[in-house]
This record gives sequence, structure tokens and C-alpha cells, in this order.
Amino acid sequence: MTTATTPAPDGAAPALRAPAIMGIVNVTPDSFSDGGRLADAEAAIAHGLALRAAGATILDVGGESTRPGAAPVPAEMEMARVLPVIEGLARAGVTQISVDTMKPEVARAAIAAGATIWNDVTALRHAPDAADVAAELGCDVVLMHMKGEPQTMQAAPHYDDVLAEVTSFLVARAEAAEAAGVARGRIWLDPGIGFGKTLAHNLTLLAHLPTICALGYPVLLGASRKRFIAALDPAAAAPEDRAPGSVAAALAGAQAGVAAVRVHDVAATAQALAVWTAIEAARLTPQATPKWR
Ligand code: HH2
Repeated sequence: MTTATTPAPDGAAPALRAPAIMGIVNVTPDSFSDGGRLADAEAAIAHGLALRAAGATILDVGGESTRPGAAPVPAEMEMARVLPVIEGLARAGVTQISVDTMKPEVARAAIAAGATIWNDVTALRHAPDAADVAAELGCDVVLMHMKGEPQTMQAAPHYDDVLAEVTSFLVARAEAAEAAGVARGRIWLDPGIGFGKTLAHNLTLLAHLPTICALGYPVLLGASRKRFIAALDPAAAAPEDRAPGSVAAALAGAQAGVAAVRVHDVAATAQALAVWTAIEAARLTPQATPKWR
């Protein structure tokens, strides 16, 4: 994945880097946030292109919902959903497309159809050959932390130390991927907000994102429209009412140095990141000595 570098104003340190925006293109009839409105390939392609126009540089195409309680989908059905969308987006010139799948056969077909990134919420644990396939495909791979399975993961998740357990899991999965032949530079880590985590677990991870970024891999943050936002704001029971909370989480990610944020509300996130970036750039700009000194 490539991320946008903020142009340095004259005299400013050039190090500032805003997270890239990964726009979510769900092609699932049961997706919690899109409610199946994008179940048709043409509509999904149009939605993806609109997200790109709004500021997304990566589009994440998923055909199997991983929301809490979601039922698994057979590989053939998942491919029938995502492949036409990936092909259409690639044909339209989108160069960074991720496929949100846990199945190696779906990832393989998606990469052949034009995807460049395998986004795996199981961190290459779903199938015994997953890491080998990732190495063979040579694509970028997102390794996400999840405790349990989507069907049951929100049933009283417990950690003695959530930050330590998530970071050691992510490092172990990165090492397993590298041992199978995935290039280190292809590996991304993701703390898996909402995947087997209580509100307190999610907040601890969000508060300690710099520790996860310090592991030395690019970090992807997916907090958009998730349930922890409704737990903090009861008025946001409907996922589409969670954009402000999602933007707040994206800004926490930007401050921590994440490389990308996975979001539904691309335009709002892009505006917030533009303002954040401008403020940070101003912070880095050397100030003239005040005349009154
Ligand atoms: N969250 C969801 C799905 N895929 N991938 C990564 N890397 N990180 C995440 O946090 C993440 C993810 C769940 O969100 P959404 O896609 O909006 O819902 P659904 O699973 O219903 O498609």
C-alpha cells in the first residue's frame, strides 16, 4: 500500500504523513452498515468510485460479513460477489484494491482479478495453507487480531492484558507469515477493533495505538461505525449515525501514526484528516521570533 505524504510547507520538517483512507465496499446482503444496498456489482463499483472521488486511495471489497454473529459464506458465493466488483474497479483505474476475505482461494482469485492487498481478519489462520498462499501471491497482507470467531466473539471476551495479548499475537502472526515467505515489507498489522473486545478493550487499544505502531509494521485501523461508538453515545444506535465517533477514532489513529484507516464515511474522514494535517504542519513550521521579545 502507498500512503499520501503531506507536502511540507516552506521550512517545515517533511516527516508528517497522514493515514491513507481505505474506503469500505461491502458486497454482502447482511452487512451491518450497508444493509445489502450494495449487493449488486454495478452499484458496488459506483459506490467504490464515489469513495475514491471523496478521498479514498484504497478500496476494501468484502463479500462475507464478519460482524458479530454473522454466518459464514461459501467460497463460491463470496467470489461471485467480490470478483465482478474488483474487476470493475481495476478496469476503472483503481490501483489499490484490497479483498476482505479469510479464504485463500478467494484471495487468490481476487488478486488475479486485480486486487493488490489481502485483508485477512483471521491473520492467515483460517486455512493451513493461508500463509503459503500469501507468500506465493506476493501481495500486501493485512494481519488482524480477532479473539474467537465472528459468531461468538462478543460473548464475554476476556484478556488479562489486552494490549500485551494483541501485540504479541500480531508479532507472532507477522513472524509466521515471514517464515512462510511473505516479505516483511508486505505485512500490515491491525488491532481488530470490535473483534472479541469489550468497550474497555477497544478503548485501551485505541489509547495505545502508538505501542502497536512501534512494532515496526504499518498499522491499519478499522473503527468505523463500530458498536463501541454506540456504547459511548446511545443516540448512535444506527451504524449510519456513528460518523462523528468514527472520525474521532480515525484522528486518534492519525495522531498515533497509523498508516491507514478503514472507513465508511470517506468524505468526512478526508476533511477531518485534512484539518488535522494542516494543524500538524503548522506545529512543525518554525515560528519567527515574536517582535515583543
Ligand atoms: N472490520 C470489519 C471487516 N473487516 N478488516 C480489517 N483489517 N480491520 C477491521 O477492523 C475490519 C475488517 C467489520 O466492519 P464492516 O466491514 O463495516 O462490517 P461487515 O463485517 O459487516 O462487512
